[in-house]
Amino acid sequence: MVDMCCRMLSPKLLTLVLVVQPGKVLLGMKKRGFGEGKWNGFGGKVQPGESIEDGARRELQEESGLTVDALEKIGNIKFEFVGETQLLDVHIFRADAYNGEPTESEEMRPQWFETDKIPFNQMWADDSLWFPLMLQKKKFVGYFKFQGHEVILSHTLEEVKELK
Ligand code: 8OG
Repeated sequence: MVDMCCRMLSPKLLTLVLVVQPGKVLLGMKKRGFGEGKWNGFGGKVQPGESIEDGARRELQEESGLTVDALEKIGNIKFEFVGETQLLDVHIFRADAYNGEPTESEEMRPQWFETDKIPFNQMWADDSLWFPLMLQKKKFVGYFKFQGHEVILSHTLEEVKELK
């Protein structure tokens, strides 16, 4: 089904990094652009000539001031928005250790949230479905079809042993 839906849409590679500490997760309030007003992990577009993981490290550093030694690939979700030809191909990573102090950037205002107080009502609608997997270190792949930025029309989400 994913192949059927997505073959005709041009994919755009994006990254997303969740920094996790025992009992808490670092999110940033997106101050501008796509997803403005939502809490999210840190990430953005992969640049030409850059690996996906390097892109994830760069965006994390630019948006939160943090660097990481190890990033674990944890998920891959593809997003289709009705009426738009571009498919977002988001590669999700988890980091359990970091260097530096979370620092506000032009794009993001970082804040730690206890894992039982994640502000899902101010996040992308899909996040409440896959955050529990991410927090349990379970790997997953998914596809979400959105109408606008708030309504999920259909989705798939499954745990996998390995991510490609
Ligand atoms: O460069 P820009 O800030 O536009 O990149 C968009 C960021 O938003 C990127 O990190 C990927 C992330 N993102 C989506 N869709 C969703 C979503 O549904 N949930 C979450 N948590 N992040 C998303 O593009």
